Amino acid sequence: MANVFDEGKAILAEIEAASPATPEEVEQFRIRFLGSKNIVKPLMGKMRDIPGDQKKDFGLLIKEIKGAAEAKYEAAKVQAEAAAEEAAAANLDLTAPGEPIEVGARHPVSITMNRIIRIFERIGFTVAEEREVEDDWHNFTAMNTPEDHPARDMQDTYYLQDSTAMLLRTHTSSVQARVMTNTQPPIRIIAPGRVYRNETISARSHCQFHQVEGLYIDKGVSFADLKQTLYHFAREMFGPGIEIRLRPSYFPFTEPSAEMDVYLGTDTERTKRLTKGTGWLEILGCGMVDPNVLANCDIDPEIYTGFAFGMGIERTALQNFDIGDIRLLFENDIRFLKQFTAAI
Ligand code: 2NL
Repeated sequence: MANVFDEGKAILAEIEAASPATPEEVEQFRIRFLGSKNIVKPLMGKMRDIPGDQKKDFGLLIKEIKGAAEAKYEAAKVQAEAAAEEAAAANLDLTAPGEPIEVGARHPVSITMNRIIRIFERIGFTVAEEREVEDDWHNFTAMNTPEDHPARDMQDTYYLQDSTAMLLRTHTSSVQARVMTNTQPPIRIIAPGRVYRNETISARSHCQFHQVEGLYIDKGVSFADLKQTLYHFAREMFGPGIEIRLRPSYFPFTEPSAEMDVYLGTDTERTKRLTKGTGWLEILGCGMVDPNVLANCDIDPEIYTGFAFGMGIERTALQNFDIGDIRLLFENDIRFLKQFTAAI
């Protein structure tokens, strides 16, 4: 019987002497000592041949063999994995050029809008943003737009289903109506955002577009402040040599109201086309905030005055990037969008 014990001790010695280093060696070790056909199994089969008084010792030996095999296997596995990782790291070519990074592009509308926003931020305006689904009061009533005004017509405005009180905002003035009703002057904000109008879609007009509106309310704000602020804007946007002119106009929310043109000249085919031969290009509408608008929003028109302006973004974006069709701006065709990587 001694040789069964010797066999077991020989296996134990082999386990103790083994030093599997690579993942392959560790796997060989596992198969030999712990696998489903391991070399300890045949030994266990000999248990019934062992005299009763030695069975316990033999059982303990088998247990020791299994314990030793498992312990060695676990330790060797961890070491082999760490070594393999280290080897992989040592093989890294740190001088290899990096994977090329796919650079995205900003949307031409965002580029144009950001340029406008930055100009006003530099002179103390802060950006205000609000919801696109608005109520009738903030979009129209607060803005001094009477109940029977054509802008309120179903033909022009998207109302929510079964509602004449909720709509998609038609201008970002609704943002400013919310700011005015929540804060007392001084107010100096710029409201950029998407707006909606029920228009037939064509190369020149769309049912969704973007606006930047500005609002400045304080004691003693005058038309001279309006004119100088917008002149500053035009110089920043078009260059210091730019000329501007203001033409009288009408908006329900301002009085007096004006439209501002910049002089581009008629030297090139492009400027001739853009200005319809006049040299002048209309870029925004503006005016002194109507006292009714202030009163509607709980600002005392006896104490405060203000100016406001609004401009569409798409037309400027089309001009800046020489894009021929407004619909391209809303189709998200990657071949179109990829062309603007150079601009910020
Ligand atoms: C245009 C003209 C304009 C305003 C927008 C405004 C806002 C408040 C009060 C008074 Cl809170 N007015 N906004 C004023 C004049 C013109 O937009 O042609 N937009 C594309």
